[in-house]
Amino acid sequence: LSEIRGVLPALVTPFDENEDFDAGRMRKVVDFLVERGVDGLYVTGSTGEAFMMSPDERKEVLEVVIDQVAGRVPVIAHVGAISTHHSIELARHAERTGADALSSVPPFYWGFSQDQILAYYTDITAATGLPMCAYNVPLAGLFGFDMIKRLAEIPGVEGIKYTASTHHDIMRIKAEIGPDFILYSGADEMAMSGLAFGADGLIGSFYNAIPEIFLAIYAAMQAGDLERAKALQETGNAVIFFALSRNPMAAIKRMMAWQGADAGFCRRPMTNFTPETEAALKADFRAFAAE
Ligand code: NAY
Repeated sequence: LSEIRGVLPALVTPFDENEDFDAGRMRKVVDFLVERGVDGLYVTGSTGEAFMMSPDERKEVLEVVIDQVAGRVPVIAHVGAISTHHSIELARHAERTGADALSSVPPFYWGFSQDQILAYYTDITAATGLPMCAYNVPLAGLFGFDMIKRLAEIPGVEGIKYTASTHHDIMRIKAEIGPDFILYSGADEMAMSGLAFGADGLIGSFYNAIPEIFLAIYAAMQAGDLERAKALQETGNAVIFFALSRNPMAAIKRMMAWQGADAGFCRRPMTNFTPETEAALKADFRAFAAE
């Protein structure tokens, strides 16, 4: 994972009006993001609506993305599922397809024990030669520092995508597990603090819609320009909080469409904007941006 740094969108998956995967839109979205300078793509994560797709659909999305990327940036394939069996199948497919790394949420829903979760990561990581990035996210159950230390001992687990708000643990991870354990900060609204506390990169959903702001934050933090990073984070957060209160997944897809990369629709039970509600969203956004 040490080669994969910078800003990586947790890539959206475009669906068409009938909720079918739209490979044509997917290819345009990939070009749009790569041409805007993102440092990699994180595919079929939660933002990618992975848990609304069958394993075969997830494979198809990854194949289309890797084909379209054509080696221009690294691709991390999220292969998390609640059965080890499915995750291994997805992981092996990702390796065959040419992904650069794997990532996974822990198995959720059943309230698995820590030992069961550690076995899950051991088994899926051992199934391929790719590095694994564990994914710490409230939606799937947070790990806690001691669990992260145990995860880091699994051969092949090379880093973590850290979407908890306890950023002081980012410092501890870097100090106690070691600087080579790669950490991606996952809360877009705290990108600057994640980087300040030692994160090596950023993975998040808003980097689909407003990547430039976060690429500039990353550059400012590399240069030690805290004033600039803070001003950019304030701008980014205004957009994030605008969308968070207005159906964020669908709003991100519409914001991309306004910029020339139509990311299509979300799968139910997520809801979509109609032409009327999209016009209202756009008008609101214009008014907000003019402020
Ligand atoms: C993924 O796997 O799709 C992600 O990386 C999701 C990251 C997002 N976290 C959650 C809980 O959805 O980008 C963040 C999030 O949308 C953002 O910080 C706004 O809260």
